[in-house]
Amino acid sequence: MNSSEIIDRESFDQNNNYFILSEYLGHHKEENKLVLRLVEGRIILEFLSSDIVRVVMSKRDNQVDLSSTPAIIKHDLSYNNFTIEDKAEKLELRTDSLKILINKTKFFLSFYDLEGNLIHQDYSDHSLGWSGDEVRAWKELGAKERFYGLGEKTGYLDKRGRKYTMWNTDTFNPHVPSTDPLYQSIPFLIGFNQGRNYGIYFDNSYKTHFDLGLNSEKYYSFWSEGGKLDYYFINGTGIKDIIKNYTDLTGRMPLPPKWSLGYHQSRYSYHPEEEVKEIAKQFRKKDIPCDVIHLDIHYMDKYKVFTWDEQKFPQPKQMLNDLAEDGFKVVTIIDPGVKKDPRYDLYQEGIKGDYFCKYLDGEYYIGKVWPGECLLPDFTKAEVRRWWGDKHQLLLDKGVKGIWNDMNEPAIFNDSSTMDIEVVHDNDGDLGTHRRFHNLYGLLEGQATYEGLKRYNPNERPFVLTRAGFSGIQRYSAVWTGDNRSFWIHLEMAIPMLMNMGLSGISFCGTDVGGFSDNSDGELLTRWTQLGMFMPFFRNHCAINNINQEPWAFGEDYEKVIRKYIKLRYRFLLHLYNLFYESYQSGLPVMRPLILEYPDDEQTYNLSDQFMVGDSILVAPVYQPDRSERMVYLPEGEWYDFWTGNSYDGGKNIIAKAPLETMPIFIKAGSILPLAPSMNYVDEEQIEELELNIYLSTDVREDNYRLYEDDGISFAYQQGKYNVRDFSYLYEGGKLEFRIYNLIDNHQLDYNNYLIKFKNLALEPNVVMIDGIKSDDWEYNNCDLKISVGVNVSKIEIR
Ligand code: MIG
Repeated sequence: MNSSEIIDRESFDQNNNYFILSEYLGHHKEENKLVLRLVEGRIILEFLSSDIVRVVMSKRDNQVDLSSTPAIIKHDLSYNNFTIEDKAEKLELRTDSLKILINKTKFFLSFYDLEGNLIHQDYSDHSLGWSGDEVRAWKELGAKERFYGLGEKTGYLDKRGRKYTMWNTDTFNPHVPSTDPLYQSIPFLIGFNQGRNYGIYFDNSYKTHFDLGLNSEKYYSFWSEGGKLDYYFINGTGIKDIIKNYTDLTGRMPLPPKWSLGYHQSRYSYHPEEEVKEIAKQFRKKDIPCDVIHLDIHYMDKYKVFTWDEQKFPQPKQMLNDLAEDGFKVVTIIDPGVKKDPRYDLYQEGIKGDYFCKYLDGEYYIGKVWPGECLLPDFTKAEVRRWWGDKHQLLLDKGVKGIWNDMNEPAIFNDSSTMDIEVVHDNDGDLGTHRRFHNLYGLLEGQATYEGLKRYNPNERPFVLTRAGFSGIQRYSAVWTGDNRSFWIHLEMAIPMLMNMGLSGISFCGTDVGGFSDNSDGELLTRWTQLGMFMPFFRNHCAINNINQEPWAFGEDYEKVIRKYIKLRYRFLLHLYNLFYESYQSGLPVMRPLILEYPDDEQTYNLSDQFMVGDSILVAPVYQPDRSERMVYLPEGEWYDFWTGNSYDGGKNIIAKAPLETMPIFIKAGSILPLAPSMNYVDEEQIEELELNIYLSTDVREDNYRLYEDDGISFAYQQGKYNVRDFSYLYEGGKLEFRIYNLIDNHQLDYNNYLIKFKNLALEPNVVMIDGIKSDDWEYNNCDLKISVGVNVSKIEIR
């Protein structure tokens, strides 16, 4: 319904009669758990570490159910070392980093650090309750509290004052600021009160809601329409530490194949074969780098998954092989719906193997999707995941390099736009209706796909892209934000959305560059490509009925600028790859809101139109038409304009020049940045000389940079086959000492030389010493000193 009649039908439903867990009746300790008996319910506090406490509730005298959703992978975390002191009004618990008070007359929890500072507490009037199937928690809302995280959500960076729902939804209508939910459910929230931060991960896969101060100034609240109240309170020294702890629980992204960080070109759909080849040819002819081409649903025979349309793609193996020779990797789309056609082997196998979703009485669920009537695999069964994963051999055998999982909310063409919630999933015997498994469908399909690809080729990192997902999706898949539009406002909205996805554990994310539906134009595509070159996942994609938006679609003036930025992506690739490695290790995002690096600077708390790449590059995309300047906030310190080399003092806003060919990029003074030569595709050629840029400033005495490198494709890095170099300098009184340490040297590097560019060296050097020997082999020009040295050099001194 799209008329205003809809208004009446919405109700806020705030005043359900909840049974509130109130008076304390008793407690006991069981290993790493504290079991609390209360009027109206029980609670277990389970300690996973001194910083992570899980809170699980049951109704009345029911046993507390400690099972988890598949988001949680760290089942071995356990911390027994907490103490309990029974005081008159309160129970006081202590870990190595937290003091937790449990109020007895009226139950609520308060979390303090060991100095006695309150980090966070429950709403003291009513903190936990249930009503029928619904379970709910109320939390005290700090006067200036900000909220981040929640994955793929519309709106600005700070989510305070908004209400969001978690229910994976195929949302084709334009994503306006109030559009919710979208395709992903990541019930992870970061509460930020300057200096006091914490995370809450609500481990419930049913439809959940977060009201972040929309309906009250005193509390915020989250609840679910089913399942149990089961959340993790996550402490940490700052937001970074909280993300690290959260991704300890739900997993991190293994390193993707390096080529997947290159540029991707897609549309709905490139076909037939000749068109695909022509697109590829154009990229090379026009000297625009491209690594990946995506094939949308028209490569299939009548939209039947794991088939090829033999008319349009008579020789897929040959085609993929030809493309590979030119450096192109091909990713094919897969939808979960299996066409109901008794002649179709996948359908036959699914019926014979009992792999499809059914109602309790055994009747199959049939939904209409692209192929017509379809059955849907029940990915909650391990056997089905295995079957589905193995099916990918059919594509991989032909040379397909990655899989793009679409429509996996799952999306169905009906009023609810998804599967009937009464369908019962098998879940290896622990049955549950679609209410419980809906939000997990994409995650489990992602697992099936990732594991299938890895089984097929254990020495190659899978590339999987998904639209739907749940917490933990980062373990298997990159995520794109679905059907955006070619509207400027969607370009603007992409920035905070991607930043919050990054804060929620999903580092490898991106939006359709140029916009999916509606028609793009040259300026929009150019500006979007500029943002795209710093998005972790960089793909231009476009809908079926819209005009072309390949980099050359709008004429040479735009093409020239687009080429420049796609090339620049490849220049930054080593650095980006390095950041992906950091993500794999710590969960930290590649694309970061400024608050992550400057948590003491209030100006960053809701800064939604700029971001950082790692901790040294600040990017300020232009997201409105006809602009030639934009305001940029530079945090404390000194910043270099990447284009001009001019320096600016931070701690203020500046007006940056931003004509069409310029997206403002600033480099933090003091930092070290490797740049690679641009190529047609990743690893097309060996890097002969690694360029290192040192952005010196008299205000920065020292800094360092660690560069991680490996073969970019295999899992050998997990056996220690990689290389880590540490570059550092000390810059004082006009003297500079630069050091190179080979920390880990288990991978053969391409290059034998470094081209080191010391920027902003105020005076021409008198002496340059390389490993103690005077050298004349350097160039000084306009305050920049250039030196080329062998990779075995360990020390450069400049006086
Ligand atoms: O109902 O496969 O979001 O990227 O091009 C549309 C066709 C189905 C939705 C995806 C979009 C893709 C399109 N798909």
